[in-house]
Amino acid sequence: MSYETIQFDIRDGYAAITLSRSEVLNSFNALMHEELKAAIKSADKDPAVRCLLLTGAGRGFCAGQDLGDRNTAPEAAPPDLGHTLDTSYNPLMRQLTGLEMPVICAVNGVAAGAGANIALACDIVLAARSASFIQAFCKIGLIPDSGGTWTMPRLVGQARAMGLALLGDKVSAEQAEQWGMIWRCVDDEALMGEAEQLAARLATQPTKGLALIKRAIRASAGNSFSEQLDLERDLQSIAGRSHDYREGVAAFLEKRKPQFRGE
Ligand code: LHQ
Repeated sequence: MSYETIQFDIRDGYAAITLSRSEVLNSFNALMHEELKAAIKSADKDPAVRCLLLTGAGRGFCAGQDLGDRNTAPEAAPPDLGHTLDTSYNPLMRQLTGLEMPVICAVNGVAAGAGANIALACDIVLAARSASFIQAFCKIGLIPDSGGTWTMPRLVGQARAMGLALLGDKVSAEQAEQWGMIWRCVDDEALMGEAEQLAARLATQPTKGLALIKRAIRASAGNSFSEQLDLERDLQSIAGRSHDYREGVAAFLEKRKPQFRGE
């Protein structure tokens, strides 16, 4: 399939998706929503793909919704943004966070509005030193969406989440790393090399086990300690029956490198 608004490549066991509307800082129109969902679906269905890497083309990662794509003229009927979330952003966020493989986001530049919250919903977020995160919603009378009101307090705590959401101030990649909002801030020129290396490395790991780890960590926010122990029991039972557990233990005992199949 060929795409107009994104680039999609499969390399070294991982899929790389690059948001590619750089003239508008990769902000979303309807076609980009459609193409991104189709690309994620095809990565998900491809057994050769065991990690997803998401990044942006040009100087930005993503500036959220394309604000020029909607008619907000005074004479236009008020839009139903709830419907937009229901039909485009929310399905994307569920699809992205539900993927049974690690998802890396390489934030190459500014990530604003929904663009920031898409990045922050990924499993491992690397950001270029010159990149930044902006909860821009408050500046246009909206609330953080794409999971931002859920993700932000969990990543940085309520005080910082509230300040960022109410003020819409820019957070630099360095600050984001210091606050624990992202995994690492790296020099601009090292970003893609590091992200690609990480994706290729994760693609050789026990993918099913990694998917279960993601499930447990994501579920923990809504569980008590005791519920989480039960969940760990259930997920460990599944992990213990996998090929890769058997292979991991055998390789350890035989003092050799494991050959994980992701199964
Ligand atoms: C843009 C955009 C953009 C169009 C830069 N749209 N052109 C969900 C439900 C439904 C509807 C509403 O939204 C949502 C979720 C959301 O995401 S709401 C939040 C939408 N995003 C924003 O409010 C961010 C708007 N952008 C900005 O504040 C700035 O562009 C940032 C801070 C991201 C970057 O600033 P600069 O580095 O100074 O770049 P710039 O502003 O000069 O932008 C470069 C170009 O990109 C420029 O076009 P031009 O033709 O003048 O070169 C901008 O108009 C265009 N652009 N964001 N979201």
